[in-house]
Amino acid sequence: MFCNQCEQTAQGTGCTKIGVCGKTNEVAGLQDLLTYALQGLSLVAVEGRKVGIVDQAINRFTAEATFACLTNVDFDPLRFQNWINSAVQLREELKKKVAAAGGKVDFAAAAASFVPAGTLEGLIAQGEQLDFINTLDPNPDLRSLKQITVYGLRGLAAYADHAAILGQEDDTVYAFIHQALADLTRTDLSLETLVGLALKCGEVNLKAMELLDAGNTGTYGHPVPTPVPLGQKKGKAILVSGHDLKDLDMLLKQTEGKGINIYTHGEMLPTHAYPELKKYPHFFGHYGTAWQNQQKELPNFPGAILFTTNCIQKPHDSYKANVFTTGLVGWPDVAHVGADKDFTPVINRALALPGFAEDVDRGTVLTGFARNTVLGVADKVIDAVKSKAIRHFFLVGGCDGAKPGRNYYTEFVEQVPQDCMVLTLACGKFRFFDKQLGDIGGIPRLLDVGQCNDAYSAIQIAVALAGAFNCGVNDLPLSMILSWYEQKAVVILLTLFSLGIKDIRLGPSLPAFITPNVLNVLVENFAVKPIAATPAEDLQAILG
Ligand code: FS2
Ligand code: SF4
Repeated sequence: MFCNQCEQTAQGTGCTKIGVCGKTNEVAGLQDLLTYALQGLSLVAVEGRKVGIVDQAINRFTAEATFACLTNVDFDPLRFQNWINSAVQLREELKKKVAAAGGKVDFAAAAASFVPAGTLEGLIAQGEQLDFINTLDPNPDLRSLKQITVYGLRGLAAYADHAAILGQEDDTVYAFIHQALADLTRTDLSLETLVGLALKCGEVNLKAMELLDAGNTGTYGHPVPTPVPLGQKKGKAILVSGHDLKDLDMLLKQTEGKGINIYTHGEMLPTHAYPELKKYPHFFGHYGTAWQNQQKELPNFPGAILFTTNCIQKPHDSYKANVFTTGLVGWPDVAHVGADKDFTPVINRALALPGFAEDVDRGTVLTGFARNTVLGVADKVIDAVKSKAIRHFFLVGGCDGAKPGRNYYTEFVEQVPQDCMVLTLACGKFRFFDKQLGDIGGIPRLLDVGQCNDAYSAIQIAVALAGAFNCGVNDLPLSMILSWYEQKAVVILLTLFSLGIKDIRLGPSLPAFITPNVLNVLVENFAVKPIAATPAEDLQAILG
């Protein structure tokens, strides 16, 4: 296997025996093979669009299967076997339709005629032989740029899928995913063209995130500032992890009146702020911190645990029987709730487990400062900046992870001067989410914008402030201090680049898949820089 798509990749270069995330050699090969099969399907889909054939089922399939290859989503080989076979079957069916419409169905790229082995073992062998990442391009810099786009597409597909689940779709997003996957089979593209493709991925992702924002806020209302209990309530309990509001909503409906309290985990914390979710009286509080602590925290949860989307880690035997997955997330031998979303097995497990024996108060954290709330007090914020009550804004957000270097983000927020605000989003916030930072003129100094899925909201806040001050986002008293881990972060970074946003500080380490030459291109164009050794150095450089 060779995988270097996430920040915790082995030795900072690549996982070659087993993933640090727990991904096996077999699943790595199957994910490579699936991506290859999707390239074949995409080549035909691109030709189909030229003759007016747009297949909605293929659009959804492509987004889901691409998302399934994102870090910490699906570890189940059998599900990848299905994805691969379905991709080839859809490709062949589409070829017939495209040919009948007079379109092109003969391709030079071998991916368009790939024949999958008939057994799981055969597919694994094909995946290993393919060595997908290392053979994307013979030129290391072009290969690096192609990797950026492959990984960016996984993040983009995740957002497109989340949005589609809530009924928000746009064919420009699917058309780009197909075009990009098809383009990546070519070896005649220049460095400039591949830089353009990566930036286009970021640009299209803004659309996907806008669709997701419309899906979330259109269905569940705009988040409102909401204190979320960190303690426990006596009684049966279910913990919901991941990012999917609709799964949570359906579970809340199915548990009404059953005497079960629902808790959020990880990236689900901001869901407490949505009016159409917070209305449920049994939607109680938040348990635990970021994804990488789940093996320590989940054994102590006395109820059932539902994983929607990433990030799942190998469930230890002490709590495996309590774990359920749904949607694209999967782990071998862990019970999966299918498309019918009948959560009865989850509910029955929760009822069979002891639940919490007593009420415990551990205080609250505030969430719900998405774009509608923040822009609702825009006048106050603008006045505070003009009167110098607010000197600077820091967006400290992104993914969390296990590396010790990530303490930088906790220390950074602790050291931010009292006259500066901190906006945060995504699971990186758990490094400091319960800190009491006070307020400036009644506006809390620490504002939780939401999940990584709500990056659109943070961008809209920045754009609106720039509009109010009649300047560009780069001219605002705003600095972005980002942490990355997986491919949603990769595509968000590409979106920020596509918007021309400069001077982003990125950590805790730079991606292994970026060569020095490609890094130079990014530094020259966007002045992106690694976080300094200490927060004090970066604060000094930013604030002077
Ligand atoms: Fe955090 Fe994990 Fe949100 Fe990422 S829960 S690192 O994949 O999606 O951010
Ligand atoms: Fe390694 Fe990350 Fe790939 Fe997992 S996703 S195999 S940890 S690089």
